Amino acid sequence: MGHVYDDQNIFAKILRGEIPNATVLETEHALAFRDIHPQAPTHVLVIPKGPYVCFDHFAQEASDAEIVDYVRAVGEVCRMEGVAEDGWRLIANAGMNGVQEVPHLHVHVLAGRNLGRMLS
Ligand code: DGP
Repeated sequence: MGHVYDDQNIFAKILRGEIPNATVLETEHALAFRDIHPQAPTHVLVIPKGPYVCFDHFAQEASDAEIVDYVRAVGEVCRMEGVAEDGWRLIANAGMNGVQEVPHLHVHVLAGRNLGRMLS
């Protein structure tokens, strides 16, 4: 399946500086910022700077350098938020059934409370 990137999505606008964000971390290829509707004391979104719709699109088309930088940024956010020890959850919604609202790859870093069981 081909992935078509919509450069008018809200995270593209954040990356272009057209919409403000509460930045937690910026690296060469990634930006991490606080979710506007936090579901936990820590709720940070980590996005690649490149135009990727979802995880699969990123995995197929991003360079190794982008992928390494992005994965490292996620780990660094957890350390910066001080949640590595107590635990945290990573969620990446994709597409219609995944109920992805914003069509630019993002992982949710959730922590700071017991998040409950998601799968049983
Ligand atoms: P998802 O369903 O995985 O696509 O979740 C999108 C998330 O993006 C949702 O938790 C709310 C957040 N969000 C939507 N618009 C904005 C925005 O303008 N700024 C920030 N910081 N977060 C946003």
